[in-house]
Order: sequence, then structure tokens, then C-alpha cells
Amino acid sequence: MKENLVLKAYEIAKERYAAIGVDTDAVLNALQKVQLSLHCWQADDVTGFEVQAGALSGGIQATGNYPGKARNIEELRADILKAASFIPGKHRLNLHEIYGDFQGKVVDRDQVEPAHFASWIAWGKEQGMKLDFNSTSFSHPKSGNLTLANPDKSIRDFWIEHTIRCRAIAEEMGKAQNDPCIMNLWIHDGSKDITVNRLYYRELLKDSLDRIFAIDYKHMKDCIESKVFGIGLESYTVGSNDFYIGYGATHNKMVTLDTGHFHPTESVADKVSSLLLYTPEIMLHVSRPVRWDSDHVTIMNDDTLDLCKEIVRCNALDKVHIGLDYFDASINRIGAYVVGSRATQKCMTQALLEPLAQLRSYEANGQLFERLALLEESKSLPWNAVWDMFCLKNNVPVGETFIAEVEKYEAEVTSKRG
Ligand code: RNT
Ligand code: ZN
Repeated sequence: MKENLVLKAYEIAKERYAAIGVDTDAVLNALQKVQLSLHCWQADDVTGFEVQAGALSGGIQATGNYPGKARNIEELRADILKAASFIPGKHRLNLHEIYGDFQGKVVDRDQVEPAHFASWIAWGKEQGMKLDFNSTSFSHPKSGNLTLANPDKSIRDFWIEHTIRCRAIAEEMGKAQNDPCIMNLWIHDGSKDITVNRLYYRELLKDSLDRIFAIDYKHMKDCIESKVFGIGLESYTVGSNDFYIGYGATHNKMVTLDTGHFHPTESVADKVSSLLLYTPEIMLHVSRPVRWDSDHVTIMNDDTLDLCKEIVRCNALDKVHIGLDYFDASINRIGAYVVGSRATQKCMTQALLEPLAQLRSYEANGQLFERLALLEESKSLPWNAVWDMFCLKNNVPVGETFIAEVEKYEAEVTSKRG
């Protein structure tokens, strides 16, 4: 009965869209190719599996203490697979270095090796889930306020060694999965109060990056992520947006745009078309900043919609990698993955359904009322019927029916965790 409804609605939507020159079958195919990189750290509030794990630091914070977070690698893997079962399409998993399989041993950050990720690589293969990677500068006794930009040579060398090793791990992942592993480099380096040696720390960071990127790899791609400020580091961020755009443009590196890392009224969507001209590709961390980089669960709002529309309008679906980045510890964590992922995909559905040819022609002819009117009318076209069809085709719950399934997993599994 439900299936019947979805099919009926899709047929009507298909006709409606065809009238404005949009082929919904082609949109379904395009949507099928859009992979999200699911951030492993929503499952356990960015804790990771280091035996020596300390408290979360580096100016980021997961607030809330909803019961049932993943406590070990098995639980995290099970949770990710559960979440993925409610998300249509094939997706990737984005790991942080602290999520290595350390087998109960203390492995310091400058000692990490590909072997610590062998079980992840095997698991990814088994599940058909490709891996992405991140070095981890935070939550460590040597994190302090400065890592790769630290004037203390021994601390700086420690983090350079860590990041060099992480690239080697990413290379192994990429090789094993026959698809480049994208490695993100985000460090929290900054300062709480007025800083007078701003140039000096940036020189140090630039030099660290040059050393880290000295080896050319074939199976991994680097990206570098900027930020406005972190908690306790409010006045100065070494790796600012200008810094990394300059570095990326001159060293052919991808820049990571985290939607929570800009001034609240700045449009992240508008950055896509500029970056694409000067950097090879783009990595996204789709998040929802509420007043600041608060990492709320992504929803279908104007910011995410604009971002997806820009990717499609720039014809850049294969140049923009979409990762999620939020950590909400105040609600069911599996549900958080599902809501944020599906919201991003809903935005992408609408972006792909835009009557772009007609809109472009209006713009070229100076028919600006017509452009505005069609943009407004397209907002109420039956995109949701195409989205439901996409879920149906992919054998995942259509509409809100996943809520009960997430609740069931909570009752049977996560609520039993101590
Ligand atoms: C922090 C950055 C960074 C982290 C992850 C855990 O502000 O957004 O991407 O969220 O590395
Ligand atoms: Zn991020």
C-alpha cells in the first residue's frame, strides 16, 4: 500500500518536472552516485579508542550525555552499520586517528602505523564502505594551544611525525579500497587573547605543512580545514581561512569548508565557485552552527540547500566531496546520523531537480522577474515524491518510519550499554 503510494506520487512528480525540462529518472541516477562520508565521531562524542584517552580538548565540545554511546570498536561499527541501513545509497566512513584498533596497547600519536588500521581496512572491504581519514591534534597531553605551529621544536616535531604517519595510513587505505582516501588535516592551534606574533605561528605552520606534504602519494588526497575560532582560543586561529586558501591555491591542495567555521552570516555556498577555480577539489564538512561552531545535527535548511545547489550549478558533483561533521551527545546518536545524512540528501535531491536550463536562460536574457518567479515556484514542486522514490529504490525506510526502527535498536542494543 505504502509502496503503491510512493510509485503513484513519483509518476505524477515525473510528469510535473518533465513539463519544466527536468528528467526525474536522471536525477535518481545522479543521486545514487552522491556519497556521503559519515563521520565516525558522532557515535561516541569524539572519544576514540586510545587506551590513554584523555578528555576532549582543542576548542571543540560535545554537549549532552544521552545514554548508549559506543564504547569500543565493535559497538561503533555496529552503530555505523545500523545508521547506514536507514540512509539510501552507498556511503563512506570518515575515521580519525584516535579510532585506531590499538588492541589494548598504548600507542602514542607519533607511533601510529597502518597496522593499527588493518582491521578497519578489512571491515571496510567487507561492508563495501570506503574509508577517509583525519589526523588528530586534540585530546592529548601535547595538544596544548599549539601543535604544528608550536615554537617548541620537540612538540612541533611530534605533531609533524604524527601527521606524516597519518598520510601513510591514508595511502594504505586508498590502495586497499582502490579509491583515494581523503585525509583531512585540521588542527586547533590558536590563542585565547590578543596575539602579537601572528605571522610567526603561521610561518611555523606553513613550514610544518611543507614537511608533512613532502611525500607525493597516489592513493590518498590531502585537504586542509580552516576555522574562525575554538573555545578558549577565541582571538587567533593560526589555520585561518585566508591561510589555508593561500596554501591550497599555491600547493594544489583541497580546502575543507566546514559550514560551522565561518562568520554566522557568511555564505559557505558562495565559496564553492571561487575555490574550484584555484584548488583541485573541495572537501565539505556539513554541519549546523547554532550561533557558533556548535556542531548541531545537519537539517534541511537554507544553508545546506544553497550549498548543494551551488555544487550542482557548478557542475561539480565529482569535484566536491561531502563529509558530515557534527557531534550531538544530547539525542540518540544513531538517529543523529540518520537525520543529518537524510537531510543532506534531501537538499541534494532538490538541487538536482532545479530547472537549471530555464533559469540560466532567463538570467542570460536579463529576465530577472522570470528567474526569481521560477526559483520560488520550484520550491513547492513535488521533490519529496522523488526523494521517497529514492528511498524505496534503495530499500530503506520511506519517510518517518525509521524513527520506530531507531527506537527499536535503542531498546534492544544501545540502552543496555552501561
Ligand atoms: C573542528 C573541526 C574538525 C573536527 C573533527 C573531529 O572544529 O570541524 O573537523 O570536528 O576533526
Ligand atoms: Zn570540521
